[in-house]
Amino acid sequence: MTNPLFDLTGRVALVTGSYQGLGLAIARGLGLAGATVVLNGRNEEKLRRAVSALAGDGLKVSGCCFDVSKAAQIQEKIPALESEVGPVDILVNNAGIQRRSPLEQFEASVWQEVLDINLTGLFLVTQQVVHGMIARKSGKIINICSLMCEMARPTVGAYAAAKGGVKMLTRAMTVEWGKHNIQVNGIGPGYFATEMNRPLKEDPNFDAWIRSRTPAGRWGEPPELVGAAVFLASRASDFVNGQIIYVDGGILAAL
Ligand code: GCO
Repeated sequence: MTNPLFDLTGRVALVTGSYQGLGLAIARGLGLAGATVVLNGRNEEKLRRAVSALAGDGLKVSGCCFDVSKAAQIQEKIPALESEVGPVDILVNNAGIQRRSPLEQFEASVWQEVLDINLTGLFLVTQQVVHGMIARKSGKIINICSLMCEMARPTVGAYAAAKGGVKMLTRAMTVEWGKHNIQVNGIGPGYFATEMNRPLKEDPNFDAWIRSRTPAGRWGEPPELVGAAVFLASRASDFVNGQIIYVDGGILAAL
């Protein structure tokens, strides 16, 4: 007997950047909780493969190919999606890129790309979706944050600046849309074994450092974000606003 509080049956969940990694794991988890999931990415072929994988698992799934940093694509694709699948009840803003370089050498164009995708793209997609949520007086927005909302490390200055912005944008959205029964929250992953972090995990020194800095003594696995995602996507979190749930093995608790 599962508690109906966590049942997402009948809800449509759009997860940006979800043909692999954390986004795909979260989408799969929301689908297993009953949601109709819509995967997103910039690469048609990778998106198609991810959609067929989830469909093969018996989930209700479709794909919506757009670049979160391109307003014209968002304005074209999301209305078409909503007329085809139904209004987006749950938006998970997961799309993000990582570029690593010392700040003094950071190319302005690369800085702009990181901010365009990780912060402005999140804003653009959310602004497109929120009008319907306001009209329906109901919505769940989950922004994928990061340890970089709270701390920095060398070479990821653009990513940290963007994710710091995501933290405060989460609060800004909260204070404007809470009155419309829209709950806006974040999930802050610690160090997870993803493609983005492959170079880090394969570096023996970095791997040892993360394992020593993390009280759990290990890297996270993408499916370990599903519990927080289902909670924040469900009725169980109807009075949770403006919070970031850190799924980090305890690293933020440790000096
Ligand atoms: C890095 C990593 C981190 C993680 C994550 C931690 O280069 O340090 O990519 O940014 O991906 O954001 O919360």
